[in-house]
Amino acid sequence: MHYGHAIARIPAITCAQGLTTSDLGAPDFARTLAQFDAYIHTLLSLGLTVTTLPDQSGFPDSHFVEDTAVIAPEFALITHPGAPSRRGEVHTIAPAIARHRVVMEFMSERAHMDGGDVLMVDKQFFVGLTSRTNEAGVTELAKLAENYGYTVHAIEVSEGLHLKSIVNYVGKNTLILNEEGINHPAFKDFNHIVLAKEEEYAGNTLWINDNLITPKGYPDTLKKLEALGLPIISLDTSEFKKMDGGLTCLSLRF
Ligand code: CIR
Repeated sequence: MHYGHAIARIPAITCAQGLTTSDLGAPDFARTLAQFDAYIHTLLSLGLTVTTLPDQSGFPDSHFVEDTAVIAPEFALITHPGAPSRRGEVHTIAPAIARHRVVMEFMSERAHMDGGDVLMVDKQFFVGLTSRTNEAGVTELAKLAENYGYTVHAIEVSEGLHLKSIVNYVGKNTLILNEEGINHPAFKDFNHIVLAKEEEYAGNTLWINDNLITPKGYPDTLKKLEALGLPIISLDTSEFKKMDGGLTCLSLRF
């Protein structure tokens, strides 16, 4: 698995009007833009080319582009996001992805899926069943992905917004996850870094070609990640956290 490209979208001035379950207050727009800028520069510094799409004030969550698609080397699947207010985001993401993938399909309306629920590790997909992703969504992804030799595992998620809010691949056959995840049979062939309860947000760590980008301010997780021996960049994500977002949500990587 090697990433060469990312698609991101500039946060809209309306970003504080997006969906959130957090009680951390409203994000500051200037700080949101500065944190987004640091994120894009980090991807560039790791050698990725980045397409940065224009802001869309009608869609306050639209900079969380990860939720609008699943992109594998062989195909792209444009999702039908679980939240009604986010469904219109797919219309402008599809043309940006079509430049990179010949095989591009759209989910049906009965299927719900947010890309934040989809973790791809080599030829396996782990898909969270959450308030945003339903069984029909998993079935539609599986129907497409199995044509290309992928195995798709559905994972019940009982806390957090998305599967990748707390489970991510961090290189060296290792997953970072919470206590709930370690006993899941689908994850048994991986090594585990187990998150401390008070640091679960740091489970949203991003692996890019054997570099790690992790949210700033989670010292116990940082120490555990350092043991992997990979270069680590810590980024301030305070404003995205206020809107239930983090590092993986801010881009589609492929
Ligand atoms: C939402 O609730 O949809 C946004 N406020 C946050 C989406 C975060 N996306 C992600 O983790 N992939």
